Amino acid sequence: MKRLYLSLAALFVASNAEAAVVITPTTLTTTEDGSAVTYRVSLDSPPSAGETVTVTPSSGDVTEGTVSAAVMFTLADYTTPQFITVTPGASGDGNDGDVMYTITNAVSSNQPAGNYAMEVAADVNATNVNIEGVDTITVNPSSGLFVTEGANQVVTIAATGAPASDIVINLTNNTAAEITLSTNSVTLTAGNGYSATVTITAIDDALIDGDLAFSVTTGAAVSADLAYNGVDPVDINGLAVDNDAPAVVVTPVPVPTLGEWTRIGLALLLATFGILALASRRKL
Ligand SMILES: [Ca+2]
Ligand SMILES: [Ca+2]
Ligand SMILES: [Ca+2]
Ligand SMILES: [Ca+2]
Repeated sequence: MKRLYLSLAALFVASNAEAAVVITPTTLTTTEDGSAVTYRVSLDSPPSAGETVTVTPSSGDVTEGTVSAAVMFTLADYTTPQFITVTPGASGDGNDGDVMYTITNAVSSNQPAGNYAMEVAADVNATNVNIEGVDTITVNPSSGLFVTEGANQVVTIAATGAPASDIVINLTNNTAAEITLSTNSVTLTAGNGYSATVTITAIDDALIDGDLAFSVTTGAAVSADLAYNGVDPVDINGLAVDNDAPAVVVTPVPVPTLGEWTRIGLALLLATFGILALASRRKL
């Protein structure tokens, strides 16, 4: 009986309450015929020795979005986040509206008492925007952007349907400390096929500031074509990924203190006197 209690206690100690699988972000928007987007899977603490943690994504509606394969973590590589790609379902399903669905992330461990044995991970709430039979403005990608400091991401803003006039969309950078925009507005014209881009660049600072969220607000469209005037495209949300590692800690070589120098000096002085005394005694 005592042994059983001890085993149970060991089990409780082994199941690490702090271990968590972190999903970023938990909301994604895609567009029919638009670009694939990603979300990040990371572990906030180490797996047990020999433990393999598997996170298996599953789309609740594969006609609107499919997901890439499961990702695995071990003690050796758990500090490196992994990414799951969500590929939007294409057009061809008619004017079916914007369809919301859930992507679940099942967590499993090869060790019944491993740190991640009992863990669960958040779902991702995805929306695939319909582009058929509607006059609207799409943004690709608008979510799940991971831009490393110094790198950039091109976002395409385009009109569906057949606009009869230019469309102007203002862009507001809500996080000027983290990103810059190549332009503060885009104009969709017949000349550019009613499709224009903005480049988001993550500012390369020298700070160990961690990964910070950024956002760009897309203003309501201004156009003489009343089908598009006032259409408010989805805003852009992402993460500026830090590229500054903590500095290597250099252990300083111990330098003798003033007191130690005095002692060393005194010892040398005494040694010198000793040698001199010995030398003079030999002469005698
Ligand atoms: Ca559709
Ligand atoms: Ca659809
Ligand atoms: Ca940097
Ligand atoms: Ca930084």
